[in-house]
Order: sequence, then C-alpha cells, then structure tokens
Amino acid sequence: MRFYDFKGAPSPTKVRIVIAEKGVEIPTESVNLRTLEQQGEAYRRVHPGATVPTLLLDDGTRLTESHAIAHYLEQLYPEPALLGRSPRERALIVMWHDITVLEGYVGAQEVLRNGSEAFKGRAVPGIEPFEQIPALVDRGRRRIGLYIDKLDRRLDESEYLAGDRYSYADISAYVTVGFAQRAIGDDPVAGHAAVARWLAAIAARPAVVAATQ
Ligand SMILES: N[C@@H](CCC(=O)N[C@@H](CS)C(=O)NCC(=O)O)C(=O)O
Repeated sequence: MRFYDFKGAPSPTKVRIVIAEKGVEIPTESVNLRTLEQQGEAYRRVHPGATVPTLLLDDGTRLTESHAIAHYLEQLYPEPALLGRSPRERALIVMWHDITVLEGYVGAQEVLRNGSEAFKGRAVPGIEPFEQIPALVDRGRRRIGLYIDKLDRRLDESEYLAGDRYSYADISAYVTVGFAQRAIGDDPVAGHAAVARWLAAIAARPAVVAATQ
C-alpha cells in the first residue's frame, strides 16, 4: 500500500489525519502540486486523473477519493472508530461530510480556483483545462459564510458534528474550515463561538498536530 500525499492540500490532509488517528504507518510519497508534479508522467501512471490523494493498494487498485480511502482504512484498522458505530451515528457522519464537501469545500474551491492567478486555466482540479469564472468568487464567499453559520448552529447543540464523539465528519469539516480561511483571507469563523470552541479542540488532538505540522 502506498499513499500519495501533498501537505499543502486539503483532500490528502484528511487522509493524513485518519492515518495518524489510527496510529498506523503507511509508506507515503509527496507529489508537489506547487510544481505541477501531479501532471507529470510518473504520477499520471499512478493516477491518470492527476489529483491527490491516491491510496495505491498492493493489487494495483487505486483509491482516489479521500472519503473512499477513509472507509478502506476504517475496515482495515477499526479502532479508533471514525466512521461510526451505530446506524444513526454512521448516517450523521455521512450527512455532515456531504454538507461539508458540497457546501463548504466547493465554496472554498470556487473562491480559490476562480480568483487566484495561480489557477488561471485550471479552475477545476484535474487535467482538463477550465477557464476561471470570476463571479464564482463572490458566490463561493457567500457559500462559505452560510456553511460556517450552519456548523455553528450544530456545534452549539452538539460537542462534535455527529454527536458526542469525534469522527471523520469533524476531520473533514476541520480541514475544510482551514481551507476556507486560507482561501478567503479574512476569517469566516469570527463571531462563531461554537465553531471556534470546536476548532480549538480538534487542533489540540495529538494526531491532528502530528498530521498537520
Ligand atoms: N474529491 C477528491 C478531491 C481531489 C482533489 O481535488 N485534490 C486536489 C488537492 S485538494 C488536487 O489534487 N489538485 C491538483 C490539481 O488541481 O491539479 C478527494 O476528496 O480526494
């Protein structure tokens, strides 16, 4: 098994945190997105779609979605459970993960990829060229704001997103909030006490510290 990673990118960071929480060692290779190494021939042989993360299994299977990789690792290393123990908890984890990806992550991605010079002609991840649409920057900012409001309401009534236990939903949302903070410059968390409380708790976890330093 080999994990293809890049420390500056949100999607592989979720997987890195899962690996650290499970306390396992997986051979890891960094693919430098800043120098476009993902588009080079060597990495395209690993994943023709040219994105990270990839988890390459010993039989040649490639898992190229962070959520799928989390599921695979959860089956291999069930403890500590990050994807739920009961039907209700499992469903809440998937629900908050989907909210995070579809509302928060896509919002942050719209801001970053349509507003930054570095992503000219690369407004969508992967190898297909896409021109930037500047109007998506403002839309993305609004979507991030609404997402953080939604997190705040949930975290005001619940210690973690899926209930009283830390889970992959928190990992996904924690990484996404950090991505949104970097993408929009000013801090979307300001004025959201419950999100701030929860961010501090996640940031202090030893596995999160180890995976993000
Ligand atoms: N849905 C995928 C997202 C993969 C993705 O978009 N990865 C980004 C980094 S966060 C990437 O590799 N970008 C390279 C590029 O756009 O060229 C997942 O969750 O793993």
